[in-house]
Amino acid sequence: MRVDVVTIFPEYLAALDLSLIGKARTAGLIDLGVHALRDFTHDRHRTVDDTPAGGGAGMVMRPEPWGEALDHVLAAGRIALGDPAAVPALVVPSPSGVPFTQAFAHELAGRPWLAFACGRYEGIDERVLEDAEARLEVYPVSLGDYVLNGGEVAVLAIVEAVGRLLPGVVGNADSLVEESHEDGLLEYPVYTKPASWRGHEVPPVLLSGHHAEIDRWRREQRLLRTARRRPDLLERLDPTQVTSADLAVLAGAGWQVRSGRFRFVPAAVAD
Ligand code: JCZ
Repeated sequence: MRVDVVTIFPEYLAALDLSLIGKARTAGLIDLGVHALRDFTHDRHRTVDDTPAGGGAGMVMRPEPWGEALDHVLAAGRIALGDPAAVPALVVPSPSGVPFTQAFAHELAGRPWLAFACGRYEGIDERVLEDAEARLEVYPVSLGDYVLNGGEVAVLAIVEAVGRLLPGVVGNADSLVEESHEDGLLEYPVYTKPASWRGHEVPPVLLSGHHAEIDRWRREQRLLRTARRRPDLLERLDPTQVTSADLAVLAGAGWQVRSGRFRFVPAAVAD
Protein backbone atom coordinates (compact mmCIF):
# COMPACT_ATOMS: atom_id res chain seq x y z
CA MET A 1 0.00 0.00 0.00
CA ARG A 2 1.19 3.51 -0.85
CA VAL A 3 0.65 6.12 1.91
CA ASP A 4 1.31 9.86 1.50
CA VAL A 5 1.09 12.40 4.33
CA VAL A 6 1.17 16.19 3.93
CA THR A 7 2.01 18.11 7.12
CA ILE A 8 3.85 21.17 8.46
CA PHE A 9 5.50 18.79 11.01
CA PRO A 10 7.10 15.93 9.00
CA GLU A 11 9.14 14.95 12.13
CA TYR A 12 5.86 13.99 13.82
CA LEU A 13 5.53 11.06 11.41
CA ALA A 14 8.93 9.63 12.47
CA ALA A 15 6.94 7.36 14.83
CA LEU A 16 5.93 5.38 11.72
CA ASP A 17 9.56 4.17 11.48
CA LEU A 18 8.99 2.15 14.68
CA SER A 19 7.46 -1.18 15.67
CA LEU A 20 4.92 -2.97 13.51
CA ILE A 21 4.47 -0.25 10.91
CA GLY A 22 8.24 0.27 10.67
CA LYS A 23 8.67 -3.46 9.97
CA ALA A 24 5.86 -3.36 7.39
CA ARG A 25 7.73 -0.55 5.62
CA THR A 26 11.05 -2.41 5.75
CA ALA A 27 9.26 -5.49 4.34
CA GLY A 28 7.92 -3.37 1.46
CA LEU A 29 4.27 -3.77 2.50
CA ILE A 30 3.84 -0.02 3.10
CA ASP A 31 5.51 2.66 0.97
CA LEU A 32 5.33 5.92 2.96
CA GLY A 33 5.88 9.39 1.54
CA VAL A 34 5.90 12.33 4.02
CA HIS A 35 5.66 15.79 2.43
CA ALA A 36 6.38 19.14 4.11
CA LEU A 37 3.61 21.60 3.29
CA ARG A 38 6.03 24.56 3.53
CA ASP A 39 7.98 23.14 0.57
CA PHE A 40 4.98 24.20 -1.55
CA THR A 41 5.06 27.87 -0.51
CA HIS A 42 6.87 30.58 -2.52
CA ASP A 43 7.26 33.48 -0.06
CA ARG A 44 10.36 34.23 2.04
CA HIS A 45 8.59 33.24 5.27
CA ARG A 46 7.07 30.01 3.84
CA THR A 47 3.65 31.14 5.08
CA VAL A 48 0.92 28.47 5.32
CA ASP A 49 -1.74 30.40 7.28
CA ASP A 50 -3.84 33.55 7.05
CA THR A 51 -6.72 35.24 8.89
CA PRO A 52 -10.21 33.71 8.59
CA ALA A 53 -12.60 35.21 6.02
CA GLY A 54 -15.53 36.68 7.91
CA GLY A 55 -13.43 37.21 11.03
CA GLY A 56 -13.13 35.10 14.15
CA ALA A 57 -10.45 33.48 16.26
CA GLY A 58 -7.20 31.92 15.06
CA MET A 59 -5.76 31.32 11.62
CA VAL A 60 -6.76 29.19 8.62
CA MET A 61 -4.48 27.19 6.29
CA ARG A 62 -4.13 28.98 2.93
CA PRO A 63 -5.35 26.99 -0.10
CA GLU A 64 -2.42 27.62 -2.49
CA PRO A 65 0.27 25.47 -0.75
CA TRP A 66 -2.31 22.72 -0.22
CA GLY A 67 -3.29 22.74 -3.90
CA GLU A 68 0.34 22.42 -5.00
CA ALA A 69 1.14 19.78 -2.36
CA LEU A 70 -1.80 17.58 -3.38
CA ASP A 71 -0.93 18.02 -7.09
CA HIS A 72 2.59 16.80 -6.22
CA VAL A 73 1.31 13.83 -4.16
CA LEU A 74 -0.91 12.79 -7.07
CA ALA A 75 1.91 13.01 -9.65
CA ALA A 76 4.61 11.38 -7.44
CA GLY A 77 2.30 8.57 -6.29
CA ARG A 78 1.23 7.73 -9.86
CA ILE A 79 4.89 7.36 -10.81
CA ALA A 80 5.70 5.30 -7.66
CA LEU A 81 2.72 3.00 -8.36
CA GLY A 82 3.48 2.86 -12.10
CA ASP A 83 -0.17 3.69 -12.83
CA PRO A 84 -0.85 7.06 -14.51
CA ALA A 85 -4.59 6.75 -13.72
CA ALA A 86 -4.26 5.77 -10.02
CA VAL A 87 -6.25 7.88 -7.55
CA PRO A 88 -5.73 7.94 -3.76
CA ALA A 89 -8.46 8.14 -1.14
CA LEU A 90 -7.76 11.42 0.68
CA VAL A 91 -8.31 11.20 4.43
CA VAL A 92 -8.61 14.55 6.23
CA PRO A 93 -8.63 14.34 10.05
CA SER A 94 -11.04 16.85 11.57
CA PRO A 95 -13.08 17.09 14.76
CA SER A 96 -16.01 17.67 12.35
CA GLY A 97 -15.37 14.43 10.43
CA VAL A 98 -17.19 11.10 10.23
CA PRO A 99 -16.22 8.88 13.23
CA PHE A 100 -13.28 6.58 12.44
CA THR A 101 -14.19 2.95 13.22
CA GLN A 102 -12.70 -0.53 12.83
CA ALA A 103 -15.11 -1.03 9.88
CA PHE A 104 -13.68 2.08 8.19
CA ALA A 105 -10.13 0.86 8.92
CA HIS A 106 -11.01 -2.36 7.02
CA GLU A 107 -12.40 -0.32 4.14
CA LEU A 108 -9.22 1.78 3.90
CA ALA A 109 -7.06 -1.37 4.20
CA GLY A 110 -8.57 -2.54 0.90
CA ARG A 111 -7.21 0.48 -1.00
CA PRO A 112 -3.88 0.53 -2.82
CA TRP A 113 -3.26 4.23 -2.07
CA LEU A 114 -4.12 6.51 0.85
CA ALA A 115 -3.23 10.19 1.18
CA PHE A 116 -3.58 12.17 4.42
CA ALA A 117 -3.89 15.94 4.81
CA CYS A 118 -2.86 17.15 8.29
CA GLY A 119 -4.44 20.46 9.20
CA ARG A 120 -3.31 22.81 11.97
CA TYR A 121 -4.69 26.07 13.43
CA GLU A 122 -8.47 26.35 12.80
CA GLY A 123 -8.23 23.98 9.83
CA ILE A 124 -7.74 23.99 6.05
CA ASP A 125 -9.56 26.41 3.69
CA GLU A 126 -12.67 24.42 2.67
CA ARG A 127 -11.99 25.04 -1.04
CA VAL A 128 -9.00 22.65 -0.84
CA LEU A 129 -11.41 19.78 -0.08
CA GLU A 130 -13.89 21.00 -2.72
CA ASP A 131 -11.10 21.10 -5.32
CA ALA A 132 -9.77 17.66 -4.29
CA GLU A 133 -13.27 16.14 -4.56
CA ALA A 134 -13.20 16.80 -8.30
CA ARG A 135 -10.16 14.46 -8.58
CA LEU A 136 -10.31 12.02 -5.68
CA GLU A 137 -12.50 10.57 -2.94
CA VAL A 138 -12.27 12.78 0.15
CA TYR A 139 -13.02 11.43 3.66
CA PRO A 140 -13.13 13.91 6.56
CA VAL A 141 -12.69 11.66 9.63
CA SER A 142 -12.77 12.20 13.37
CA LEU A 143 -10.92 10.05 15.91
CA GLY A 144 -13.46 10.98 18.57
CA ASP A 145 -15.27 13.83 20.27
CA TYR A 146 -12.27 15.70 21.64
CA VAL A 147 -10.07 18.39 20.10
CA LEU A 148 -6.45 17.86 19.06
CA ASN A 149 -4.11 20.64 17.93
CA GLY A 150 -3.70 19.17 14.45
CA GLY A 151 -4.23 16.13 12.24
CA GLU A 152 -0.84 14.45 12.82
CA VAL A 153 -1.74 12.37 15.90
CA ALA A 154 -4.94 11.26 14.16
CA VAL A 155 -2.93 10.15 11.10
CA LEU A 156 -0.55 8.11 13.31
CA ALA A 157 -3.57 6.32 14.81
CA ILE A 158 -5.30 5.73 11.46
CA VAL A 159 -2.13 4.47 9.70
CA GLU A 160 -1.50 2.06 12.60
CA ALA A 161 -5.13 0.81 12.63
CA VAL A 162 -5.10 0.31 8.82
CA GLY A 163 -1.50 -0.92 8.52
CA ARG A 164 -1.96 -3.80 10.98
CA LEU A 165 -4.85 -5.12 8.85
CA LEU A 166 -2.66 -5.52 5.75
CA PRO A 167 -1.84 -9.13 4.84
CA GLY A 168 1.52 -10.07 6.35
CA VAL A 169 1.75 -7.17 8.82
CA VAL A 170 0.35 -8.89 11.94
CA GLY A 171 1.94 -12.36 12.20
CA ASN A 172 -0.89 -14.17 13.99
CA ALA A 173 -4.16 -14.01 12.00
CA ASP A 174 -6.13 -15.14 15.13
CA SER A 175 -5.08 -11.99 17.01
CA LEU A 176 -6.85 -9.94 14.33
CA VAL A 177 -10.15 -11.84 14.63
CA GLU A 178 -10.26 -12.14 18.45
CA GLU A 179 -10.40 -8.42 19.14
CA SER A 180 -12.55 -5.65 20.49
CA HIS A 181 -14.66 -3.94 17.85
CA GLU A 182 -14.46 -6.83 15.37
CA ASP A 183 -17.81 -8.29 16.51
CA GLY A 184 -19.48 -5.47 18.43
CA LEU A 185 -18.40 -6.54 21.93
CA LEU A 186 -15.47 -5.41 24.08
CA GLU A 187 -12.71 -7.93 24.81
CA TYR A 188 -12.54 -10.07 27.98
CA PRO A 189 -9.98 -9.20 30.70
CA VAL A 190 -6.59 -10.91 30.40
CA TYR A 191 -4.14 -12.17 33.05
CA THR A 192 -0.72 -13.78 33.20
CA LYS A 193 1.53 -15.21 35.93
CA PRO A 194 1.86 -15.09 38.93
CA ALA A 195 -1.51 -16.58 39.95
CA SER A 196 -1.52 -14.31 43.02
CA TRP A 197 -0.13 -10.76 42.99
CA ARG A 198 -0.51 -8.13 45.73
CA GLY A 199 -3.50 -10.08 47.01
CA HIS A 200 -5.22 -10.05 43.59
CA GLU A 201 -5.93 -13.49 42.12
CA VAL A 202 -6.16 -14.71 38.54
CA PRO A 203 -9.80 -15.90 38.30
CA PRO A 204 -9.59 -19.61 39.26
CA VAL A 205 -11.61 -20.75 36.20
CA LEU A 206 -8.68 -19.65 33.98
CA LEU A 207 -6.37 -22.06 35.86
CA SER A 208 -8.91 -24.93 35.86
CA GLY A 209 -8.05 -26.39 32.47
CA HIS A 210 -11.78 -26.61 31.61
CA HIS A 211 -11.76 -25.06 28.14
CA ALA A 212 -15.56 -24.96 27.72
CA GLU A 213 -15.95 -23.23 31.10
CA ILE A 214 -13.16 -20.76 30.25
CA ASP A 215 -14.89 -19.89 26.95
CA ARG A 216 -18.21 -19.41 28.78
CA TRP A 217 -16.59 -17.21 31.44
CA ARG A 218 -14.83 -15.06 28.82
CA ARG A 219 -18.05 -14.61 26.85
CA GLU A 220 -19.86 -13.52 30.03
CA GLN A 221 -17.07 -11.03 30.85
CA ARG A 222 -17.32 -9.55 27.35
CA LEU A 223 -21.10 -9.11 27.64
CA LEU A 224 -20.99 -7.60 31.15
CA ARG A 225 -18.03 -5.32 30.36
CA THR A 226 -19.76 -4.04 27.20
CA ALA A 227 -23.02 -3.46 29.14
CA ARG A 228 -21.17 -1.48 31.84
CA ARG A 229 -18.67 0.48 29.74
CA ARG A 230 -20.28 0.77 26.31
CA PRO A 231 -24.08 0.56 26.51
CA ASP A 232 -24.13 2.26 23.07
CA LEU A 233 -22.50 -0.87 21.59
CA LEU A 234 -25.03 -3.20 23.24
CA GLU A 235 -27.90 -1.11 21.83
CA ARG A 236 -26.48 -1.71 18.34
CA LEU A 237 -26.10 -5.49 18.84
CA ASP A 238 -28.61 -7.75 17.02
CA PRO A 239 -30.39 -9.81 19.74
CA THR A 240 -31.10 -12.60 17.20
CA GLN A 241 -27.33 -13.11 16.79
CA VAL A 242 -26.69 -14.06 20.45
CA THR A 243 -27.34 -17.32 22.31
CA SER A 244 -29.98 -17.90 24.99
CA ALA A 245 -27.10 -18.17 27.51
CA ASP A 246 -26.01 -14.63 26.41
CA LEU A 247 -29.59 -13.37 26.86
CA ALA A 248 -29.65 -14.78 30.41
CA VAL A 249 -26.33 -13.09 31.31
CA LEU A 250 -27.56 -9.74 29.97
CA ALA A 251 -30.97 -10.10 31.64
CA GLY A 252 -29.11 -10.56 34.94
CA ALA A 253 -27.49 -7.16 34.33
CA GLY A 254 -30.85 -5.52 33.55
CA TRP A 255 -30.67 -5.73 29.72
CA GLN A 256 -33.81 -7.08 28.04
CA VAL A 257 -34.95 -7.32 24.44
CA ARG A 258 -37.61 -4.67 23.64
CA SER A 259 -38.82 -4.08 20.05
CA GLY A 260 -35.97 -6.24 18.73
CA ARG A 261 -33.17 -4.25 20.46
CA PHE A 262 -31.35 -4.55 23.76
CA ARG A 263 -32.65 -2.00 26.26
CA PHE A 264 -31.63 -1.38 29.86
CA VAL A 265 -34.73 -1.98 32.00
CA PRO A 266 -34.12 -0.82 35.59
CA ALA A 267 -35.45 -3.21 38.20
CA ALA A 268 -38.73 -2.02 39.71
CA VAL A 269 -38.21 -0.42 43.10
CA ALA A 270 -40.44 -1.80 45.88
CA ASP A 271 -42.45 0.79 47.79
C1 JCZ B 1 -6.48 20.64 12.52
N1 JCZ B 1 -7.12 21.10 14.60
C2 JCZ B 1 -7.28 18.21 12.53
C3 JCZ B 1 -9.49 15.38 15.10
N2 JCZ B 1 -10.84 13.74 16.37
C4 JCZ B 1 -10.14 14.89 16.22
N3 JCZ B 1 -10.00 15.77 17.18
N4 JCZ B 1 -9.30 16.80 16.75
C5 JCZ B 1 -8.96 16.59 15.47
C6 JCZ B 1 -8.27 17.56 14.64
C7 JCZ B 1 -8.04 18.84 15.17
C8 JCZ B 1 -7.42 19.79 14.35
C9 JCZ B 1 -7.04 19.48 13.04
C10 JCZ B 1 -6.54 21.61 13.49
C11 JCZ B 1 -7.89 17.26 13.35
